[in-house]
Amino acid sequence: MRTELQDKLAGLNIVCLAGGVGGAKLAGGLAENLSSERLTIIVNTGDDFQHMGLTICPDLDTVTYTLAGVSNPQTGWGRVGESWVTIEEVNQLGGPSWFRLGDLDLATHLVRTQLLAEGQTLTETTQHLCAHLGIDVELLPMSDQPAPTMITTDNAVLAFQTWFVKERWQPIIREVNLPQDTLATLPVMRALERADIVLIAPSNPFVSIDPILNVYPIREMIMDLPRSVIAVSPIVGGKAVKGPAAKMMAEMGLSASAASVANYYGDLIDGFVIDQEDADDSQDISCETLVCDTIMHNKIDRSRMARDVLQFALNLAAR
Ligand code: FO1
Repeated sequence: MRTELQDKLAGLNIVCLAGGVGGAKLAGGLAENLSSERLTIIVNTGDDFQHMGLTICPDLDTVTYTLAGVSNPQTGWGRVGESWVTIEEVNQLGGPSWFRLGDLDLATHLVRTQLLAEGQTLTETTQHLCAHLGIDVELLPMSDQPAPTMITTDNAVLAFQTWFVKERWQPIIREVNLPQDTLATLPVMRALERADIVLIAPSNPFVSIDPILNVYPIREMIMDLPRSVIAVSPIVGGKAVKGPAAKMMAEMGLSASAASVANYYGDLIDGFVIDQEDADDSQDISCETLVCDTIMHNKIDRSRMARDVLQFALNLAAR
């Protein structure tokens, strides 16, 4: 039975920019409320790296696993029902075990690496994996070129996963270094050309969303095209729902607040979604603001949150 919201959304194309766990949850909620040909998820690949001869794409995998319903609910990354036999043996054999590769998860890295070696693009390998995991939503890496995010800390420039996992994001961050010559793929540009609404998921603005906006011409197309651009705050009550966003903001001289994220996105966005805990922040936010329950514990939360955000986007687009 189609709801009134689904009737209003009929025919509209939605694009969501997503990074890790927060992005995957909103993407999952959107997929439950939209027909698959109306939704495209553009995913950050700045966290990707080569490890033990494998091409690892954490944010693509987190979104894929979440949409396929096989993600690990405790960690937010990797697979549910995972085992760790291989990585333990890697450790026994003196190999690197700081980056925990589960046995099921390893299959993804092996298949992706094999398909890339056969000449497939990252977009094609993603389509292959989505097809085999029963996902019919369009999931697109932001670029087919490697675009590694580097982290300048107070005493070294680190590869992203070295900073995030090996150093547990404790080194003080001075700067996020993004490559300057990365191009978007044709499917990404096609999705943005026909986008009616663009949603920026509650992902880390600096290491999940900025790397996507930095890929040419994604930021430019979002500034020009869609009828409404809505971002969801990854900061609730001065803290990141998950990960280093609040700590990074403090180290980069920004106050760790929802309002500070809205101001950081600036005129890129038409609307901003904040949690009811931060309702008072709305007076410090210059664009339209929706206050709702943004914490997504489960499937029902994700679906309700997605409906709230879509309704908000429709209201702004109708202006
Ligand atoms: N994050 C960790 O904190 N520790 C890990 O050992 C770890 C392993 C891992 C393996 C595969 C994968 O796709 C993600 C993994 N992550 C791990 C998370 C990953 O570092 C983050 O998901 C993103 O890079 C940031 O969103």
